[in-house]
Amino acid sequence: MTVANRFTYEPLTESTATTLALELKLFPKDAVLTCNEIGDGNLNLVFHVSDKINGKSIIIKQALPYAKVVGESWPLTLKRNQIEANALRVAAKYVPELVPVVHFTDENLAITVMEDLSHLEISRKGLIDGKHFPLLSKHIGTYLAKTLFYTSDYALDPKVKKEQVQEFINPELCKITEDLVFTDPFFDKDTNNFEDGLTSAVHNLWNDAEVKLEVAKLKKKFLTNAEALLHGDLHTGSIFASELETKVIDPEFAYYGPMGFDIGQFIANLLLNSLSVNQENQHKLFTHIDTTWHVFNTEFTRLWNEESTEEYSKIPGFLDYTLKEIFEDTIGFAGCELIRRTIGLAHVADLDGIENEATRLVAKNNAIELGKYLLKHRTNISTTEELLQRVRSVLQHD
Ligand code: SR1
Ligand code: MG
Repeated sequence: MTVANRFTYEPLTESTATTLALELKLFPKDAVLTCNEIGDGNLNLVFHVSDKINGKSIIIKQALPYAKVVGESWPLTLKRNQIEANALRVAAKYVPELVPVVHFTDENLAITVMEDLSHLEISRKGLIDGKHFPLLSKHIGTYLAKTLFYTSDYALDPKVKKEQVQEFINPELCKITEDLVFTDPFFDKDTNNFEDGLTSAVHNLWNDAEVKLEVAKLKKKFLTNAEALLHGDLHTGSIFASELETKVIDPEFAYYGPMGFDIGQFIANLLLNSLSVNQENQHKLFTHIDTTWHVFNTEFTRLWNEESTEEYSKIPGFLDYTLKEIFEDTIGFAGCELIRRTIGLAHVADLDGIENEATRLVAKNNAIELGKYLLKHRTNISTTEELLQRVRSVLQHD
């Protein structure tokens, strides 16, 4: 493959990815490149290309025309690669320190070449290994406040906002979320995947009309509320971290949706991890949840007071109303994520990796119970302290 004829899509190999890196002049001519495909996600190819001589390295991410997790029987748009690159560029305007640098993109090849972050670790893996990442929640709270505020009607000119909504129309990836997060886990669908030991909990869930009504309300918000540009898949596998740094990656599910969706997914994934760890680590994860919301709340409030362009922002009560709605949505979306990661198509290693069957089943039952509880009670919980108190009490009653 040459850059000159890169007009027809074909999946890269380690060899053609190396050629491409050289042709793009991202390395000196005398570079000695090594290339490895390192993608372990559900959807894409990811090549790590490095130069042995000067130590420079890059990542080439390429979308496949199908969902890797299922196979070629599940076709998927290549456009998601451009959505991801554009979403990274938008985030870089507001939180450059929290996203990778994009070096190059090509729509035909569905590739994005970006900064190599392999000095960091995927936060899900680190958390499973008992690491703490002390700044994770401060950084993600800031990421959420800035990306969500600056892409909303509170900051953008209404015409520009609508152009942005249009640019980020992402129907196929949204459909995955509509099905896998909001629909399939709550009905008897073929995509679901759960252990025999969960059958009775799953049947109870499917028969719970109160839960279904709450999920219906949240799905409606996901479908209709174009509030801000979301990452769209902000789980701990989409975040690189170290003791000092945090970088958010993979926004291929980006679209204009309700702010609480991103916050809820992040918090749910911390909760999923907390179900498999000892009490000391659980306490640290709960502190991360508290910090995420408090940093988001404080920073969002500051931006609202100092920079909102919306006439009604100064009206007493409107900020409180908005934050209350985002908090309730956050708790509800977290409930959906807890359930779908336990019995739906895409699981998490935090739970599946628990080796002892009895312990694993307790953790998974807890995830389902907690998810149901959050869905049903989200409008009666007003602070993270109260949320965490209720989480503790649900977990004590297994
Ligand atoms: C078919 S894609 C399955 C899941 O992987 C992605 O990371 C999203 O979370 C999606 O729901
Ligand atoms: Mg992803």
